[in-house]
Amino acid sequence: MTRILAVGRYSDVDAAALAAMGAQALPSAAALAALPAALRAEVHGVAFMGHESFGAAEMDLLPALRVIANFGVGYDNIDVGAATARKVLVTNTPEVLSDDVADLAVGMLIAQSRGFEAGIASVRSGDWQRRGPLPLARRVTGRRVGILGLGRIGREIADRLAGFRCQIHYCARTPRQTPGWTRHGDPLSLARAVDDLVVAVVGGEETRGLVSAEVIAALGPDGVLVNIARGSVVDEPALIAALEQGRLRGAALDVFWNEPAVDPRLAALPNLLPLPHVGSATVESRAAMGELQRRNLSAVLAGQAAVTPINAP
Ligand code: 8YV
Repeated sequence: MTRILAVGRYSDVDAAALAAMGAQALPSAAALAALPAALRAEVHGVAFMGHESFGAAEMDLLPALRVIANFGVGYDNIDVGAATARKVLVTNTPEVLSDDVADLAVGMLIAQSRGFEAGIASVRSGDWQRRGPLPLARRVTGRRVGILGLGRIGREIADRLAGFRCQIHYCARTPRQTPGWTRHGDPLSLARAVDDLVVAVVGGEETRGLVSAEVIAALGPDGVLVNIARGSVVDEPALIAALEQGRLRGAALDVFWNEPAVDPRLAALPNLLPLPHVGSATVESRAAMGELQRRNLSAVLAGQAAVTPINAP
């Protein structure tokens, strides 16, 4: 028997679509060990959703596993090396969410720069009438913006900001055919050249802490940091210190070190605009992600090529 496990907290629509494929729901990978060994031995496919770790230990609980189909473009939580070593194919859901994540990044930069949160609070509380206007905000049009990671999502962000006549600087391993945009070899030289920085690089060990205390200092008291990628890319204690001491004007974060348990010191800061990892959380992106996840799963289990594979075991 070929069993599929739908691991994670799916929307009702996706849970129903996975159930229609015969998938058994499991709230988290941590619950794998509690399944009977005879059932685990029949699992060929995992539809994975979430950001908990899925590594060698989890894979070893599923000796017949052939595919892990991730619901998401980022897969830093999945040990792809361990999967390849066990001849397990890993797939993700690229492209289909890039527009929504890029929209969110630009929206967060504008919301942070123009003080949306303080403005909304002032209207709701009556302070607008009682205390009068807020301190002036800063404009976004024409700023020098750095994009850390010019992959699919980074490119969409840069294209949008170019429409705001921003000067685009970026840091990427390979130069891109983007006349007028300036490439930098490392995050520090990028941060030194720009006003604001948007993090759009992949997560995982290779990018851990790239936005260091030094990079944050280079942005300076007029800078805004936006992160829609992974919390691990930013040195969070250094960010908290800079925001607390006014050494960085503001940050807008959709991702955090230990999400969803956000550091209360960070969450309390008035110059932080936080969102609960909603970059891809639109009806449109999530429908496309779910469909692509299921197409990958079905293809591999039917012995066909995956649509968007990550590894080649
Ligand atoms: C999540 C994401 O996958 O695609 C990614 O890499 O981080 C998100 O789209 C989504 O929140 C489901 O966990």
